[in-house]
Amino acid sequence: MRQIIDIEGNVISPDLLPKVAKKELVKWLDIMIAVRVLDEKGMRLQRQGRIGFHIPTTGQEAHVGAAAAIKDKDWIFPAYREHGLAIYRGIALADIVNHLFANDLDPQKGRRLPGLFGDSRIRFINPSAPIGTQIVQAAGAGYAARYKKDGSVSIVFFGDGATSSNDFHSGMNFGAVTKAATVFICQNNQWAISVPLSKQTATKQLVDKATGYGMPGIQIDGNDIFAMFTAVREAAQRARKGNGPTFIESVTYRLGPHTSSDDPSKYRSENDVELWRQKEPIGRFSKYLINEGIIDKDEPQRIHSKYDQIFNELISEADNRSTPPLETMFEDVFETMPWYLEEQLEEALRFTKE
Ligand SMILES: Cc1ncc(C[n+]2csc(CCOP(=O)(O)OP(=O)(O)O)c2C)c(N)n1
Ligand SMILES: [Mg+2]
Repeated sequence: MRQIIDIEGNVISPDLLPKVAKKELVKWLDIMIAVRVLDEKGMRLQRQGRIGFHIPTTGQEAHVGAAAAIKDKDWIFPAYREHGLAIYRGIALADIVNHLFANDLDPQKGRRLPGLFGDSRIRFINPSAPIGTQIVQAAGAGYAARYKKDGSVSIVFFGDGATSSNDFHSGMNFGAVTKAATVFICQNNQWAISVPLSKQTATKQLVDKATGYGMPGIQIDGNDIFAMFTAVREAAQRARKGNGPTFIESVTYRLGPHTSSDDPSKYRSENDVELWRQKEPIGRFSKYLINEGIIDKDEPQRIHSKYDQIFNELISEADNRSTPPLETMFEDVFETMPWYLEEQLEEALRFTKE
């Protein structure tokens, strides 16, 4: 398993340590903390009954390294725990908050499960709720990139549970056979809701699956942002050269509940969670930056307070907005609305008026 910094932030594989500008490293930390604060707010808002649902990312923030490892023209196919990639790509925090509130400024117009969002203009693709669908889409995009020779690469994120989906097999197989310019990244966070990895697969480790499809596999410590960055950068370079896809198993842990609708104390022990909490990515990357003299010891807390305030302001604005107009429910499917939808729209408007 590739590990470049240990849990104390010490460099243990100096040969693999990438050369990255200090400013960029601080940006990584800044976005990781933004994601953490978003989770704190999202969970609390849901408990207060102000939003319906939240999907936390806590413990998996090192995925930011994948966004940093690719180019703007590359396509990102996320699952639902990749907020850091979205922020790195430039999705506005206000858009994310308005989306959580499903208000009239929500770019998804209140139609999506909160946490499932995208913006095709910046090639961050809206995921679908059925597990694994993004894997075949990404393989298709990687195939298209090779066919069109446009030099782009697609990267796709999915969970350990998704490796049991038909789409995992179809996407990995199609990707390998066509030498698609795709990087398959499995966030092995040990759980698929209440199903542990041991009940998900009979293979010793998920990375072994790469061999069966005929592509290289890299297993990384998914809580080490340098491991994530270097593995994705290598895999993207390989794909861009036309040498085909790579499968990356990112070994990590979901520290929070599956979603705000889940109670993990029903199926896992707090001791396990505590062990993984010590390996979480933000504290450990912060220690590295402090050890190297890139930030002072108070900087992580300062960044946390900054986002606490930013999100508080965005939340009070978002909370005071109205819901999207009812008409929007009938829009965006047909260029010209068919008669039966027009009838249903009229009926819905009449009904709500009465
Ligand atoms: C095809 C399908 N089956 C079941 C579900 C319900 N479901 C939503 S998330 C999830 C677990 C996914 O686990 P994993 O792939 O490990 O991702 P994680 O949530 O751990 O990030 C399941 C079973 C679904 N959305 N789609
Ligand atoms: Mg999982």
